[in-house]
Amino acid sequence: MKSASGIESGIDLNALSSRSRPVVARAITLLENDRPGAAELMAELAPRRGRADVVGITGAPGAGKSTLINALLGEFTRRGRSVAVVAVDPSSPISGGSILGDRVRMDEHGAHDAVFIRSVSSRGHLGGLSKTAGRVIDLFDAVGYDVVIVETVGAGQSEVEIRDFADTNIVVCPPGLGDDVQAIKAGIIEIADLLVVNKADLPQAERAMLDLTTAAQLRRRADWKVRVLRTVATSGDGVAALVDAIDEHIAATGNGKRLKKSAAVSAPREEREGERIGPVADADLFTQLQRWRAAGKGVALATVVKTWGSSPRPEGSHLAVEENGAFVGSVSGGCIEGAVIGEAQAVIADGQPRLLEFGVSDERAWEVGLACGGRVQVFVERVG
Ligand SMILES: Nc1nc2c(ncn2[C@@H]2O[C@H](COP(=O)(O)OP(=O)(O)OP(=O)(O)O)[C@@H](O)[C@H]2O)c(=O)[nH]1
Ligand SMILES: [Mg+2]
Repeated sequence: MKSASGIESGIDLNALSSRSRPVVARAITLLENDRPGAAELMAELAPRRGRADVVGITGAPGAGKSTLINALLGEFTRRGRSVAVVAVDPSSPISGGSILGDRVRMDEHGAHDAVFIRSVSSRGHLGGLSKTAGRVIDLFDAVGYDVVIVETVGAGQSEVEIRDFADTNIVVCPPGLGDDVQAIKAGIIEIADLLVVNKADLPQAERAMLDLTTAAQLRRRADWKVRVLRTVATSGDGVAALVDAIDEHIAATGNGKRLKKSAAVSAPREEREGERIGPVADADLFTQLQRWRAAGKGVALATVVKTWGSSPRPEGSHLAVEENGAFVGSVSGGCIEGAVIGEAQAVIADGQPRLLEFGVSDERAWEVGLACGGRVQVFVERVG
């Protein structure tokens, strides 16, 4: 391809658009290594993005993510949809299983395959792992894959950024995590649109379902009620229901979210850490939260779980608080933040979650500042 700028990427755009496997593979290598022509290729593809449903799959090592992705590939292609997979640093391979073996083909001429799988490792990327993963997702979207699945493991900064590219985030939880569930619950529920108890054939699956369902109920969001599903990835049980749930989530909340986000992020905004009362994008709040954690700081998360009357912030609003009192987000627009931050610091110190209630109409509640009406319940818990 020769772009308007005259830089040769060597990629035949027509072959790429018809999803010729070797051409797609070569284009990804070009993007991964940031070779001359990479930026021009992205610019050519940019206007064609925004059609794919991007699904993020994360979870502890060995939870069954790769096996589940194999099963999802089968279910999506049975429904006539093409799927590309970006596996970020996987320790277990996604094979495409019988799908690739059968060479299932999408269109009547067999010009392209329904499935394309690509691993992206953290080594050797000039632009950083999340930049590379983002470009590969964009490429798959632009060349017309209906669904792009991204498997990530771990909770490093790049993984957090990569999860942010997804329209629907799935967290895979195997049963039998025991007490660990308490520790990870707060973190995973924040990022999960769908929680999947995989290995539901194992004992303790019921218990995991119950634990996660309870945790999910504590966290109502304005736009979506987090669902808990069970799967046996090895047999395919529950996988059709999972695809239905993914479709419902995307129908309810939209796709192409990463493209809208990057437009918002490029706008100038205040960079000072903490002291930002006001609604911030959840993604920004959790990025800050991860930064504090990476710096070894104790962190608590406050969430509005119930509101009455003219309470200023909707259910699901968050305030993240760091041990020294720095904070980001908002649970009331300034009326009760001071009190919540104090309680959050106590929660960081003793690890005991608290359900706080503030409001003018409740005897037990503290008086809310005059500027704020209504009544609000805020759940505060330590993260990590
Ligand atoms: N019993 C049972 N085993 C499963 C199920 N799903 C996956 N496994 C097994 O669990 C093991 C780990 O599965 P993977 O799919 O590699 O897990 P992963 O989460 O991708 O692992 P990493 O990529 O290493 O993080 C494999 O031996 C799978 O066969 C399931 O539903 N039931
Ligand atoms: Mg894996």
